[in-house]
Amino acid sequence: MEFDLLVHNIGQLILPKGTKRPLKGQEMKQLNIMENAAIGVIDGKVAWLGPEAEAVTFSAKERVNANEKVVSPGLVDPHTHLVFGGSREHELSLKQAGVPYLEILAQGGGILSTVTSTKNATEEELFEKASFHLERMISHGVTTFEAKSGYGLDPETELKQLRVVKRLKEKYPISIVSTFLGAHAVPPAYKGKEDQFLTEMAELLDEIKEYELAEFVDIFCETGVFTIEQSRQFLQKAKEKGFGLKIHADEIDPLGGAELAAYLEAVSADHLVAASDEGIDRLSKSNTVAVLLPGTTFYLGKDQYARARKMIDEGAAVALATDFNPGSCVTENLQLIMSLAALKLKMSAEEIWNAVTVNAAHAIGKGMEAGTLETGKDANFVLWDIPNYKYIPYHFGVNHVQSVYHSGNKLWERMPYGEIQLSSAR
Ligand code: IZC
Ligand code: ZN
Repeated sequence: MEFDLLVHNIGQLILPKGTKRPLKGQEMKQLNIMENAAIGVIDGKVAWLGPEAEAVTFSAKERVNANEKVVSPGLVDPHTHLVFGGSREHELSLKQAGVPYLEILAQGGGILSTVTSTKNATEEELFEKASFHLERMISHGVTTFEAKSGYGLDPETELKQLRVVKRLKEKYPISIVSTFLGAHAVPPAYKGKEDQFLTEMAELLDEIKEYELAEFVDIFCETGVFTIEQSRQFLQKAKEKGFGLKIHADEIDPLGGAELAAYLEAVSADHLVAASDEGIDRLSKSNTVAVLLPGTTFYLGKDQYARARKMIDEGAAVALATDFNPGSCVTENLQLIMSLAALKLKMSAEEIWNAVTVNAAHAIGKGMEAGTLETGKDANFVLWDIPNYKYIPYHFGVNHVQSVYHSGNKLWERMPYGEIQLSSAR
């Protein structure tokens, strides 16, 4: 057997367990680690995984020495608002003055401020800007992710955002999942006419389906945005039209979004900071993935984080995401979220790795393709410049990626040490 690529001398090869459904509860504590390992790639697929001692017997067109460091599957970020115009740094002083997130939104800022910038941007501008953020995500180890619309709130701009995601899928070899979030906020002209707004957004579903502009439909179910009943009706319509469902659930107030997600068999319920005991119980009894976004809780300056321990102890499937967006979590760095999961959600390193790989893949309907390294699957993996898998949550806020591979091709590589231009700095 001759490999196209052989990555050898891997200190720890992280092998989350792939199954037809997400890992739930105690299963999340299991993380298979192969020490002194190697991976052989043929035609972009994993052809062989095994001990270093055997690897030396194979021939390969290209050999990469992992220098006894760590290799994992490419990370999966299952919740991002990647495509948007403008930025909201001016709102930071409002946050410092204690103005709550929903209050900023009620005053026409927040999401609505990004809606204005996104309407004013051309499709080309949005595409360039999203490409920039996407490349930063890749450089932080992500090879599969989800991107939502939701900064248009009118047919033209929502479709513009979704077309940008479709073009990103064509430009980049990585795997991108698209979600229609037309129900992200109530435009000022529709205040008091929320039902009419949702009817108009639902009228886009056929076109979105026909042009394959999104696989999932999502709604912001929250006080001052959309009620549980409105969310149920809207998501039900989307389900009937063949979309997968996601829901921004119980982020700030416990409206019952978790219960609704389980009832509708949504692929994920996201945020869940305020999810009730009943909601956690329902999620535990379902295969709906609880996608937790501790970066958002941190960025909004909240003391109470999602109850990850209770969720896992009761048997729920938990995944982690950045929630990358211009207002409530401005980072593309999923490694930072892994640190917050350890420090704030009290998740173990094993649970965290499962939550950013196999469970994150299930949270976007890619559980059979992404998030694991198995023979026959796409060779999407990351070489990490870390001594062991527990190191990422510990050393926080920086990028530990050495290089990122998708289908056996190197997508990104860090500049080697010693490349700082000392002489020109004088
Ligand atoms: O732009 O503030 N929570 N939607 C719901 C967001 C955060 C994104 C934003
Ligand atoms: Zn979100």
